[in-house]
Amino acid sequence: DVRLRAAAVDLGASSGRVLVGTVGPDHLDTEVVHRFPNEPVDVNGRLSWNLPSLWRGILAGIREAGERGVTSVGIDSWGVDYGLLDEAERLIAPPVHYRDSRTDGIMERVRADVGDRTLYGTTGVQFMGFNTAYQLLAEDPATLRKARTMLLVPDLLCHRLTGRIGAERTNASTTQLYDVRARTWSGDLVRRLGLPRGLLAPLREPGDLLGPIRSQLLGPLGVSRDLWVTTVASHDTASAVAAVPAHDGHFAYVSCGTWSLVGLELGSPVLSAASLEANFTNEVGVDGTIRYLRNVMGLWLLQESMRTWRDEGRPVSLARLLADAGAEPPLRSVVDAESPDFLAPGDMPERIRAHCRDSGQPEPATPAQVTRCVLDSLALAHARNVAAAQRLSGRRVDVVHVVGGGAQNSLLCQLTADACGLPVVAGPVEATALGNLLVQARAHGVLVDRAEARDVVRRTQDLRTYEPRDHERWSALVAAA
Ligand code: ADP
Ligand code: LRH
Repeated sequence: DVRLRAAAVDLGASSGRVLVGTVGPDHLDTEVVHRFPNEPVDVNGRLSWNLPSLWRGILAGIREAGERGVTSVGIDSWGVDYGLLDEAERLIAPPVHYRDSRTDGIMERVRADVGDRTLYGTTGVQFMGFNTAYQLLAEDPATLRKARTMLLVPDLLCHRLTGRIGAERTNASTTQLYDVRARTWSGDLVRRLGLPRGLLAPLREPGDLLGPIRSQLLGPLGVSRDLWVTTVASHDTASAVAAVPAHDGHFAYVSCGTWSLVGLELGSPVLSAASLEANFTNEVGVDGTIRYLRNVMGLWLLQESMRTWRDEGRPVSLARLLADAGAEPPLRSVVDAESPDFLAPGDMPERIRAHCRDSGQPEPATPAQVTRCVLDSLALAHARNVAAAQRLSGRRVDVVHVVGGGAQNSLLCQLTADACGLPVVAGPVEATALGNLLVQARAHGVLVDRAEARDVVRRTQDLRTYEPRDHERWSALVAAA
């Protein structure tokens, strides 16, 4: 039984973590060896990535992993954000966080100029104001003139580790500059948006062997031999979907963490007028699959509420909130968990109350009531999108897989099962890091294909099934557009 020992660096919004895993055809064990904060910082008035702090966390994690004998490392993070390199391959400015307001109004202008049919028909990507295309248009023209290469954050970090430049395909597909049918960057869109053509790096596949860690870093890392960086599905959602423990194609997934990414895995994109209208995205997964999904605000609604209560001097633990929310009456009030009003950091309970007020529903007052409203609203958004994805793609599903940190939230998993009227299989919690490891294992010849990778997850990880109850209570709400 051949096995790979590898490290997965996963930069999530709730934390960065480095996992060490051993993967074989019948084996998958993992250990979190380092966890570090991933808090954005203010740089010149812009909400930005704290790259120096992350870099320290990543190096500390790789050092730990090196001591445990890994021979390969892969990096994933969230989509759309990037850094710009100058002629000397130096970073021009810290990457800006997609929750920053610099893109306000830009997408609307581009949609009016270029047209939705062209933008969606080419890229298949949902209209989200923070897509890379709009972020690039928000750059200072002088910065763009200086820039030679745009690298999405995992590619940027891989460049720092190895000196190699490339654009990993799953993450490239989140930029809204990638032609989803031609499977190349869209030169046409880049030209129409007036962006410098040369910015886009050559595409790479998840599973490419990128290169050894630069020798200058080996000393400080305490690693004496070559440690290879392997290109993974560097878009965190693509990695998470690769680790969904499904046994056939008839499944929906909710990659449930800071965001809930709700959808299906398809063989080809859906670019119909109805799909555009519903603003479903067609992002690229491993093996050229399509992740046909919607972004639901996710547990960000709860994280940011908890931050608000903490800042007000009323901290409350997640365990307490979930226990109390379970005792609250169901469906007292629900908000649209896809509304962009919830995107920016700030007072979340107040924004939730405002939405309830404006739609004539009772306003949740206590933290338990706000939490209940968030979980009911998320479950409803999960169910609506599982239904819409099936309708728009013509693919039926008989199970919903919930993966990511939210798989530990048994109330949310049960409510999702109830709202969908389908069984929910919850787990793995670290799906993204597992997907990262599984792609490395395939790259190194340890696993054959996607199905085998999913089998390994199903056979080795703790999974819990929630049967739907009480679906009638939800069905009218789910059916309402
Ligand atoms: P990301 O990768 O975006 O940082 P995660 O997949 O790590 O997100 O999920 C983070 C979320 O998981 C948190 O917002 C929290 O709501 C949820 N979570 C974490 N631990 C627990 C737990 N013990 N019980 C229930 N939910 C949890
Ligand atoms: C989830 C995610 C999602 C993107 C968002 C920016 O972490 O990558 O798929 O839309 O972050």
